[in-house]
Formats: sequence, C-alpha cells, structure tokens
Amino acid sequence: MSALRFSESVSARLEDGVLLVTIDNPPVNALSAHVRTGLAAALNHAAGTVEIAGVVLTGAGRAFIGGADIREFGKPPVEPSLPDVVGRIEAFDKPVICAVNGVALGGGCEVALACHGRIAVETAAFGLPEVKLGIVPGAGGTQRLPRLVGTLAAIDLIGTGRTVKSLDAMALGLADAVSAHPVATAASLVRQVAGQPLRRTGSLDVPPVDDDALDAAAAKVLAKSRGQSAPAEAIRLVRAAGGVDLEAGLAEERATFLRLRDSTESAALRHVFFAERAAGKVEQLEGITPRRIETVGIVGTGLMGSGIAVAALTSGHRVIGLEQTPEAAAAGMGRIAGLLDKAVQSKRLTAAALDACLARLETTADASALAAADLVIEAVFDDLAVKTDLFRRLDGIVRPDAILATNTSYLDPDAIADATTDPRRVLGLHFFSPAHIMRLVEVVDCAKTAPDVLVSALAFVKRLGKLPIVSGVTEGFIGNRIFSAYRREAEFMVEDGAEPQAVDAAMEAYGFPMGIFAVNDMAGLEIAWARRKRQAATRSPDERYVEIADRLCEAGRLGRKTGRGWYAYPDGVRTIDPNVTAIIDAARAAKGIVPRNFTAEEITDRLLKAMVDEGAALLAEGIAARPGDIDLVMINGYGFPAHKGGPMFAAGRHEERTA
Ligand code: 3H9
Repeated sequence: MSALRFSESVSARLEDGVLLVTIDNPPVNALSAHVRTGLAAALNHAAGTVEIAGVVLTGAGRAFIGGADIREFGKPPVEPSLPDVVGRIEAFDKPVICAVNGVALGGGCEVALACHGRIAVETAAFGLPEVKLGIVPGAGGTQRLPRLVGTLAAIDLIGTGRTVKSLDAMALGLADAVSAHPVATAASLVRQVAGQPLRRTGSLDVPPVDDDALDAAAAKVLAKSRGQSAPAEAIRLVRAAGGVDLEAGLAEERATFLRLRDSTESAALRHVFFAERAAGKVEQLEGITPRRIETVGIVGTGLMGSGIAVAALTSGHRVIGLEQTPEAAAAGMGRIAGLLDKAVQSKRLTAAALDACLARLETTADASALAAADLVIEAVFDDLAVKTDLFRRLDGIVRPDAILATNTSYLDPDAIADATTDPRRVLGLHFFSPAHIMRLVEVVDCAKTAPDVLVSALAFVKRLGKLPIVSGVTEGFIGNRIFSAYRREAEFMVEDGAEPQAVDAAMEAYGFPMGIFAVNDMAGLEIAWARRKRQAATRSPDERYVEIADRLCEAGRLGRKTGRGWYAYPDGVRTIDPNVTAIIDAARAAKGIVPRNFTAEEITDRLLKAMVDEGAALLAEGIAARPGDIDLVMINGYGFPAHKGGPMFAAGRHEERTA
C-alpha cells in the first residue's frame, strides 16, 4: 500500500491491518507543531478506518523522539498541544504501541508512557531530562512514570533527569520488551492485543511507598541540585501522583511546567543547552575535513598527562606516554592504570574496556616512539624554556603531518609554536584538572595554526566526549583571564573591608560550589605568586595591587596542601584564621584604608561585573567568539552555576530587569 502523509514530518503505511506511523523530523524528531498535527491526524485516520486494528509509532533516523521542540518555547502556542496528543494516545480505543528505535526523551518519553505498550531496541534510551532545562515534564511524565515504575524510581529519574538504556528501562517496567526489530515486534503486539482491554498507564494505581523512603530518595536528588527549583518541583509533583486522580495531577503538572518554562532558571539552562551545541563550531572552518587522529603521544605522564591519557584511551585512541627515564615511564604507566582501575571501581568503565585500554597503552623513555603519533600533547612543567626546547626536539621526531599541542595554561603558545619549523601544525589544548573528569578543553588557535589543524583538534576533543571552546592567544586564555579579573576584584573588596569568608559566602549563596578564596586554597597559592613575581617588573605603579596574597605566601600559607592559606583547616575543616585577619588588617592599615561594610548583594554584583567586563574585553579582542563560549568556560571550568546561565547570560538578564 502507498504511503500516507499526515503532515510534513509524519507519514504512515498500512501493513496487515496495522498503521505504522513514522515521525521524521531531523535531527532528533522533536515534537514540533507539524509533528503534533501529524500525529493527531494519524490517530483520526486510524480511528475512522475499520480495517486498521491499531497503530505503531516509531521515529526515522537515530532518535525515537528527542522531546518537545525547545526552539518553540517562548513562541505563541500552536494547537494541538502535546498533553492533548498524549492524552488522545492513551485514551485511543485501538492499541497504540511504540517502537522505540532510539532516544525517547522528555515529551518523547511521555508519548511512550501514554502508549499501550513499549518495545525498544537495545541501544535506545529513555529519560525525562526536563530538570536539566529548568522545567518539569509537561505532558504527563510526573504522573504516568510513577504509575509505571513506582514513585521511588520516578523521583530518581525525573529529579535527576538521567536517562536509562533499554535493558534497565525494562527492569524498571518502563519498557515492555527489547527487540532488534521493534517495529515488527510492536506490530505483532498490536495484532495480539487488538480488541482486548488495553493497559492504560494513567489508569494504573501508584504503588504505595513508605514516606521515609520517599524523603530519603528526594533528599538524595536535592543534595545534588542546590539552588535550582525544577528538581524540587518535579519531586513534589511525582509525590503528589499517589494521592490525587490523574486529571488533577496533570493539571498541577501543566501549571508548574508553564510557570517554570517562563523562569530565568529555564532560560539560563536553555541558553547553556544551545551554547553547548554551538561550541566548537567555527563558521569559517565549515567543510574542512579533520585529520585522522588514532594515536596520541603524551609527553609527561604526571597528574595532567595521565588524566589526558585516560581520556584518550577511554575514547578508543592508542596512547604513547613519553617520560625522561624508564623508571618515570613505568611510574606513568602505574598512574594511568590506577586511574583506569578507579574508573572500573566507580562503574564508569567495564573490566573488558579496561583491558582494551591497557592494550592500547604504551609508556616509554624513547622519544622516537612518538614517530607513530598523529597528535602529540605536551603536559610537562609549565616553563617556557622547557617547552620550547621540547617542541624543537619533537619537530625532528614526529611525522610531518602530525599535530603538536601544548597544554600550557599561562605561557605564550605562539612562542612555543615558533620553536618548531612548522608552526602551522601547533596549537594549544588546555585541559582542566583532573583531565579525565573535567569536560572543558580550551582549544587555543595560535597565530599560525592551520585551519585543518584546528578542525582536527576540535574533532579530537569532541571524540573525547569533552566540550571544546576555541580561544585566541592571550595570557590565561578565556578562563584564567576571567578568573584573574574575578580574583583581583575579590581582593580589592577584601582590602576595602570585606572579609574573605564574606566574599566566599556570597558567591556560594549565588551558586558557586566554593568561593574564590577557598578555591585558591584548594589550587595552591604558589603558582599565582610566582606569576605575580614574574610580572612585578612590568607592572605599572599606577595599577592597584593588593599585597595580602603575597603576605600569606611569605608566611608559608600556600593553601590546603600546607594546611593553611586564606583559611586554616584544622581536621580538614575550613575555618577563619585570626592570623589571616591580622595580615589583612595590617595590609589595610599600611595603605590607610578604613574598612567598610559590603552587603552580599554588592559582593556578587561587583564580582559578576568584573567577570562580565573581562568577558566583553575578550569578545572585543576576538579571543572568544561568542558570549555563550565564555559562559560555558566559566560553568565547566570554574564552578559558575549552570542554572544562572554563565556571567554573560546573567548580565544580559540583569540588564533586562533593570532597563
Ligand atoms: C520537553 O520535552 C518538555 C515536555 O515534557 C513537555 C512539553 C509540553 N528541540 O545534542 P545534539 C537539536 S523538553 C529542539 O548535538 P546528539 C540541537 O539543538 C525537551 N532542538 O545531538 C542540535 O541542533 P544544531 C526534553 C533540539 O545526537 C541538534 O538537535 N528533551 C532538541 O549528540 C543535534 O543535537 C531534551 O532535553 C529539542 N528537544 O544528541 C533532550 N534536541 O544541529 C535534548 C536536540 O542546530 N536533546 N536538538 O546544533 C538531547 O539531549 C540531545 O540533543 C539528543 C541528541 C540526545 C536528543
């Protein structure tokens, strides 16, 4: 029979009395208006055609349905709404079974929940990730999921927004069966259940659960979502599902969804979502094919190098770790294997994958081994002479088409590139520590980096599963330059009268996991101290300079590793130290500063402004391409709360509010 078309994205064919409906709305089959219209029309057709026994719903391409169309949020609503379509599916008097061929997320999962049966391929995944966008499910997810999998599992899934693969979904009761041919399996299920009473999720009772268990499940989720409102709202709705009828539960869910959809938190998280998709895309580079990168040389297998090695190994690369001596190479191997072991213990890696990683790993003191590398990443001591000498030597060892990357965080990568005969193949890959965990990588486009080298590095970072952000060359690149501006402003305020703990408390209340002085203590104060000493000769005498951090370092207070820095740490607990207060008082007195009070609001406003001003300068200088890139760097590298959208986004909202 010829294909039936219900809208530009929904078509169907009739096969042995079953209407096989396919949603084809690339890239992820989001539930745009024409998909909803098409689904409603397909249901009408099935309702009015006697020879149709039931319906199978599936998606074309990789996804089943990626959710509501996020790009439609904020636009005028178009009928039919998703809750209407979902409600019609559930109430349909012929069986509607979904053949979940790929991800069923958000509204996609809600469509699946409303179907009378769910058959999935093994590689598919189910999830209600709405909280990650600052909203709650809005088409029945909070009411139907607990009916199907129980309230505890629903709190976990909806509260965290995590996805589950098909086999786990089946174990939970969310998927009915896993099949390599889900459409055929779903069609035979339609034929089997046609004419019989249908299992409608909304008619099921929510299994009763003990209140203490519910409190514990909720507390576990909320502990990880500090400062955000969507997870708490989602949990409230899920918990209520057991006590109210479906209609009342759906009405409350809808009202909450609409309220949160218009919140700043949701706008911020949507901004982050789209910024992430835009990150690493460079218009001028479109159409350039990346070079093949399979073998990665890593020079220096210390803390940073071993983390990078683990990221490369677990994403399928071969790794050659280079050290200066065979003993150091063996120690490097031990460090990398240790990190891989930890990944197995924490279930981030299977034992089989660990063996495969180790089989692709070699560490050596013989630099000529790097001749096999497609990319060499240097992660040695951050000293210009050491690095330029290394790059000069690498130049003579690696293949002419191999890419060379430096992991420097503060040195000038152009100077490092110029030590080679072909600086076009050199760029910066600034990983954050621990490199196997942190997602952010600043990809530093040096003055002479060739376009295909940049494209290849971006593709490599994406293959690592990380987030590449392109930065131009500047002291500290995007992140550390903003971080320096943040630190400078914080120190100004401390000199003027704010206590470090008040500054930290204000930023922690804003949503940072740790205030700046606590972060400095954690990272160690000596690197910034060394840099300040290096810069002393060129610093303008007119520039305001706060000496408090220097005094702390001179007193041996280098941060947590020395047991004290901006704070003391008796028994590991961050504590205000009167000795620091005395150092600060003395510094203020030496400059004749009479300390004044700062409110928490003034502290956050001034620190955000310092970040935003530096961000604006980075954009003006062409170091950062987009405000969203700056936001992602601060969120993923420096603890800026994602639900505030990053400094550039927050500044825009602030301007809107005060305009
Ligand atoms: C919801 O459903 C609310 C309901 O409860 C209630 C409603 C009443 N809409 O990530 P990728 C675009 S809220 C519009 O690189 P992948 C994305 O921008 C929604 N566009 O691919 C990108 O565009 P471009 C709940 C979307 O294969 C392109 O698709 N759902 C949507 O790595 C490719 O994206 C979610 O939160 C969307 N829903 O991963 C799921 N999703 O090419 C969000 C993606 O122009 N999506 N795009 O840059 C994802 O998690 C991933 O995109 C997915 C694919 C796993 C689906």
